[in-house]
Amino acid sequence: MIDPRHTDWWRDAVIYQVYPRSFADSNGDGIGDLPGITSRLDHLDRLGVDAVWLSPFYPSPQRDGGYDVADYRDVDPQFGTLADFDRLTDRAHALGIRVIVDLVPNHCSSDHPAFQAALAAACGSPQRALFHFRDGLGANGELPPNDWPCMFEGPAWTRVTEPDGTAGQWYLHLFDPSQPDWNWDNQAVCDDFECTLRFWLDRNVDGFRVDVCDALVKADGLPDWPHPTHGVVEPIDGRMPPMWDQEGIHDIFRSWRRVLDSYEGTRILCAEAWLPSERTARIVRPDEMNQAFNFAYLEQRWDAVAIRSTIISSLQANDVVGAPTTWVLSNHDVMRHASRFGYDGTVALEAGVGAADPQPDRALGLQRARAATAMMLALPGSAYLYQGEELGLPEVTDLPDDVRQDPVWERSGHRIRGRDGCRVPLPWEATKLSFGFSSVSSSDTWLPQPDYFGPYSRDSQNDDPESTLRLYRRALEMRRTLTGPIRWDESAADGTIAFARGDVKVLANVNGEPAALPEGASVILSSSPYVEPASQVPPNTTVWFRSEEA
Ligand code: TEU
Ligand code: CA
Repeated sequence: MIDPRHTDWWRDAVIYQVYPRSFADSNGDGIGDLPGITSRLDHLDRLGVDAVWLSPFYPSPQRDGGYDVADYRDVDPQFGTLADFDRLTDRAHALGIRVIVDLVPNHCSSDHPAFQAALAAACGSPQRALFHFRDGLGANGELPPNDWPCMFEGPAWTRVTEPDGTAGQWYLHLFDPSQPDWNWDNQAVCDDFECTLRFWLDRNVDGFRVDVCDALVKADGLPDWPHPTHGVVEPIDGRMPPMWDQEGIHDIFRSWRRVLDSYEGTRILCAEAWLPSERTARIVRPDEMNQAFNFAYLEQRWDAVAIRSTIISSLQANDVVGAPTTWVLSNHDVMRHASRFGYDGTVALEAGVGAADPQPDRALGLQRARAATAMMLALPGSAYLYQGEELGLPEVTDLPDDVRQDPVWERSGHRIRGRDGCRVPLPWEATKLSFGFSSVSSSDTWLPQPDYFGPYSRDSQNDDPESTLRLYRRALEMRRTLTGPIRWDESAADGTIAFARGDVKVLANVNGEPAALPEGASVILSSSPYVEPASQVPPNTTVWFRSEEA
């Protein structure tokens, strides 16, 4: 059972992201669902995670994988019912696993009743004031109100047809046109989200991962911004872009924190924001969110200098505000790290790869991914894992183009393939149809699984002591024995990263020459098959060891 007195659980937690559509399917429709997740919780228990974070399972037309929410306080029938959610939470809690759900406060689905009411209402009405409706520019209002682009290509504004059939106002959407942005200057929006928080807190969730939380407040007057708005954006002349990281967001987070703190146990808020570390750190000040994704870390290429300096700057930025640092290598928006590291140099995180594009070196990528994870899990703070990475699953870089669902694929005129390759349903049992993803015999999954998924399946890895799954289990178990801050070994050879925590030493040979271990070292974890007493750690390998020397 989870222990409500364990108030600091999140400071060093391992939090496992479940993407519900692709985790496990209980009824054979090829789409993952909540009962499917519940039926597979034993896997997460054995893996040894502290919490699961569920990507959205709310009613949604799924134009952006559920990040287009039509009702914040229910379960989409394709994923199950509220009773299924309660069963999932109860079972997880009985196993000692906390449950975090996704809060999507920047935008809803255009199917949301409030947006439908806004479309039907007049200009200037209270219904429209829940969103950002504006008249267009140009003689007939035919131009968007400002120059902001949306994150999925094209302008961030769409013109509506008024109820009388005339071309009318425009509404703001930083993402897909099917995702209108809420107007957080409107108290009614704040009140409604407080209701949503309480709804899930009353159902015993342990926290929220907060989607694009840095975009809630827009600069007054929605001014033009003729500078970049994508990726990690830096201030220009001391000003952040008018759609990101405006000062007003912090009061919203403080009000949420007060709500969470009024509940039993420690419930947490985790910020999703692609900002420079020192800006992200302001979101995790003591009275705001508890932690934030460390995207600076996720963005690093396989290079010892880059990784080490990001670890140092991440720890420094968070120490300033007393928050634990988090670590993450994969999620549902980026190319899986087992494939990213199979390319040399940097790769576009979200652009996707097509079957005719250069393919990653799968074996090399996996070897590096295992080394990267083994090092990440030794770092102080909490770590986020994305479903399937514990199987060493590669990105599906050869998906047929005609099955793609990421809205960016259509919006970009088939130029940007997007994020489907990391969202392919998981393989559980090598010999079953759909590799056991659907418990009812069926081979049709919402995105097709490639033939080569078989050997990655959970059951194929269970009994193989060298498997990625066994490495993850062992690292999660050993991680619990690590204590105290990082002590860097400043004498580490070029291309390696070396540090200690307590009496455990970690040597990650990223891209160096084979690196020597001290005499008498006893290796307690190795990211690649490693025979003792070996004295050399090859590149693309991380080992944890104890040694006599200080
Ligand atoms: O992602 C938002 C997000 O921050 C990134 O897409 C970001 O805009 C981009 O990396 C900057 O370069 C969240 C969800 O995780 C994603 O799945 C949704 O599509 C998106 O919000 C919209 O809700
Ligand atoms: Ca299903």
